Amino acid sequence: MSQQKTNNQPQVAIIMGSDSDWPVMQAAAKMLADFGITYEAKVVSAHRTPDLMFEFAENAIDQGFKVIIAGAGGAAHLPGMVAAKTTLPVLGVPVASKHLQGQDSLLSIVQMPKGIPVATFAIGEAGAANAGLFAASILAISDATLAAKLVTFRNTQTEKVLNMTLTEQP
Ligand code: RP5
Repeated sequence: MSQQKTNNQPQVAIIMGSDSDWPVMQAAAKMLADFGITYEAKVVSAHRTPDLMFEFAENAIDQGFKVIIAGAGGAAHLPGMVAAKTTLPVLGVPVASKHLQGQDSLLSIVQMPKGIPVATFAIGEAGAANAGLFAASILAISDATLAAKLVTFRNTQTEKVLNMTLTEQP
């Protein structure tokens, strides 16, 4: 039987297919950091490091991770392949690649066949930030302090919009 590590282990894994995804995926990392959620970010490519991907996914629970955020561009099979090898929640972020503006990534991630779910977010930074927020929501189920932080975040956001004023443009 496997032994779960709990001490000093990051709660969330942020993985991505290339270092070129990092500028986008940093939005997820920033959101987690803002909520005081520990994370580990690393490059794991589905087609260029398939053995590493399987090793990571197979060991993710034993490593103590609670949520996996996986970002990829192109034919973005990374989130689905990782989800196939773990029962942890996998949050997929489509990254806009050179062609098709990330619509290829979005469809690859969202259109999972029945049986292996991947939660799919918006293309790009908004999706990465929302994946971070969604990870916070999952962790907040068993963390009242984090749940309170989420309420504060929502209230602050609401206040900001209520205080918006519009000026005439020249
Ligand atoms: C995917 O291919 C990566 O997730 C990245 O979005 C895309 C391009 O990778 P690089 O050519 O920039 O390494 O695997």
